[in-house]
Amino acid sequence: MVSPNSSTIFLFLLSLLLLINNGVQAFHKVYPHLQSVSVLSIGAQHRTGYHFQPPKNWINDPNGPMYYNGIYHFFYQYNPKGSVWGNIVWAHSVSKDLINWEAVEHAIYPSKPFDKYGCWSGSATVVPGKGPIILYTGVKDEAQNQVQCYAVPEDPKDPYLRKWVKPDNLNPILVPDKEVNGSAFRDPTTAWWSKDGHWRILVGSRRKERGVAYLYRSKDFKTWVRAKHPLHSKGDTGMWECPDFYPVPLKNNLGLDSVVDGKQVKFVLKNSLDLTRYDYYTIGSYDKDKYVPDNTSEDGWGGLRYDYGNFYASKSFFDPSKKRRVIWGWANESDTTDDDVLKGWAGIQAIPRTVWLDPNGRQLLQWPVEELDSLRGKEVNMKSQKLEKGVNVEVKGITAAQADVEVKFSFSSLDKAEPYDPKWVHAQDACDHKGSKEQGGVGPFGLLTLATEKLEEFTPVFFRIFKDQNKHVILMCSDARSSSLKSKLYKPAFAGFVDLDLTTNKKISLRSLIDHSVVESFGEGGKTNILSRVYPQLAVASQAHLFVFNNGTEPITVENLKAWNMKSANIK
Ligand SMILES: *[C@@H]1O[C@H](CO)[C@@H](O)[C@H](O)[C@H]1NC(C)=O
Ligand SMILES: *[C@@H]1O[C@H](CO)[C@@H](O)[C@H](O)[C@H]1NC(C)=O
Ligand SMILES: *[C@@H]1O[C@H](CO)[C@@H](O)[C@H](O)[C@H]1NC(C)=O
Ligand SMILES: *[C@H]1O[C@@H](CO)[C@H](O)[C@@H](O)[C@@H]1NC(C)=O
Repeated sequence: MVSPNSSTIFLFLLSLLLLINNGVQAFHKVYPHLQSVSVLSIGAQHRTGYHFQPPKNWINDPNGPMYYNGIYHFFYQYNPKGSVWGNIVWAHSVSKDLINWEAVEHAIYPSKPFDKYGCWSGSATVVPGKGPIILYTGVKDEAQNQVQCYAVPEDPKDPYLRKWVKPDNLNPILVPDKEVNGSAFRDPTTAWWSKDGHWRILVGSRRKERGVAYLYRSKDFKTWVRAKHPLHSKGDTGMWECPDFYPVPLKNNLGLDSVVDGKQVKFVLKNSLDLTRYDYYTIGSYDKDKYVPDNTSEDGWGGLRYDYGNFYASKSFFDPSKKRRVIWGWANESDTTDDDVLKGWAGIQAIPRTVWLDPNGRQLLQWPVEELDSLRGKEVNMKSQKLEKGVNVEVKGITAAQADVEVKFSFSSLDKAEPYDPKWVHAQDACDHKGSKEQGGVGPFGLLTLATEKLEEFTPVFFRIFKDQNKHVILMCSDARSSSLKSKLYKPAFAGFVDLDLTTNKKISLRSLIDHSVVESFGEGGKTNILSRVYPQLAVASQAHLFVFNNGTEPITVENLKAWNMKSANIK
């Protein structure tokens, strides 16, 4: 509760801020006097209930996720001093279930000549018989020259691994040689062990405009030698940040630990492209220190993405306790830096997702970790609900601002599908032209999330089906354009295509995790995923509603819908 006193102080500080900030670009500026005020007031209705988010300040990349001795560890890039990027340390939280978290002290922060100007992203490797080792990027001067460093737990028996040390004898463990661009050399991967007795890691880089994943080998985890050829590179993709490389089995949805040889696996190479700020991956094969993407996996700009919304710098880890591979990804804000300063916080993590190979072999599938279901409370259902064109039906009886919804739609014919305009190169171009407000043939149909009763504000997540020569194109959109009456927000109509054959089975499913300022959606069992950050002004708390809708001529049936109130996670 805000007492009259504190709100007066708040208004005073707010006007002060508006004065200070008048027309000034606030990026990289810190306003320490405002941090504590804003945590209590502005932005409170947009804080998330079950997505990972510290009480205040700026966060970005997930770092070094691992499972060790019964505990999940999660580190992340964090500014202890404010809600804009800067002063980056590795903050550290621990958990037994990937959903409820307890913060412990910062694990890694600038303290040595080799990381004086920054402790940037990296990964953890659990070395059998030895315990965890963190590799991270140290920034050693103002010119941002980067080296790779390592840290180990001071007391491997401490279940929370609270303290980390950086042994002086070998750090930095890896410095760029003459052929490597030292100011574009970062984000070491988890190491994998091969039968030839070597550990291997990747480090992201660029050579002019070519994105590069350098490969390094070591026998003892101490001396690392760069392989003659990068594992992979691709022209005109710019800096490759946060590379990730791992095997996925062909025949089941289990995760695999390190890179294994053999024919029963495929490999995934993911890079975060600094130029577009999205995470792209290919499926391919790996042999003799070379990675070759499959011919079904486009390499580069047009390629597959983990998520077609706000989702970047992701990192996966193998969870031996459930034999699964889990990915974390950072979702930044879509409001302005000034808003972030007022709120006192910026950045959240997407819900950790289990990842495995689609049985079609052409892409991955992702799904929220099963532990999330433990937060599900009251459930409501809808069955066999017919939706004619222009109909919205409210899903009543849940807390629509903090919910989990799973829905299966069906329809009887594809005849009314609209033609696909070849001018729409990217899915987002199609969604820009064909939003929920443009009535169609088969679709748009889906959910209206974080909506006001009369739809002054709403974030539609929907499908729309097009005809393109002799095939159908399935578009999935998460459209923020009507999400908020507030202006000066980034409100993209995020979109991706869904690789699905609807000719025999005319059904498609959707799951959306709605959490105040996040709508995180999984199309058709996690084939196409989109996370949107939105900031409704009216559709907040109990004023938020949820609808199913259809705005196409082809009638749509909601075969089955389940929606749950979501409890808040315990994130201390
Ligand atoms: C090296 O990396 C820096 C930072 O990304 C970039 O500005 C510079 O152009 C790169 N140099 C070359 C030769 O690629
Ligand atoms: C793609 O590769 C597979 C083998 O991996 C091959 O059978 C197929 O012909 C190739 N397709 C094209 C279009 O090159
Ligand atoms: C459905 O289409 C009508 C007509 O274009 C539009 O007014 C309405 O806003 C659309 N519904 C949604 C949910 O976008
Ligand atoms: C998130 O914020 C939006 C709006 O400011 C930018 O356009 C994106 O580039 C940014 N994403 C990342 C990963 O930084």
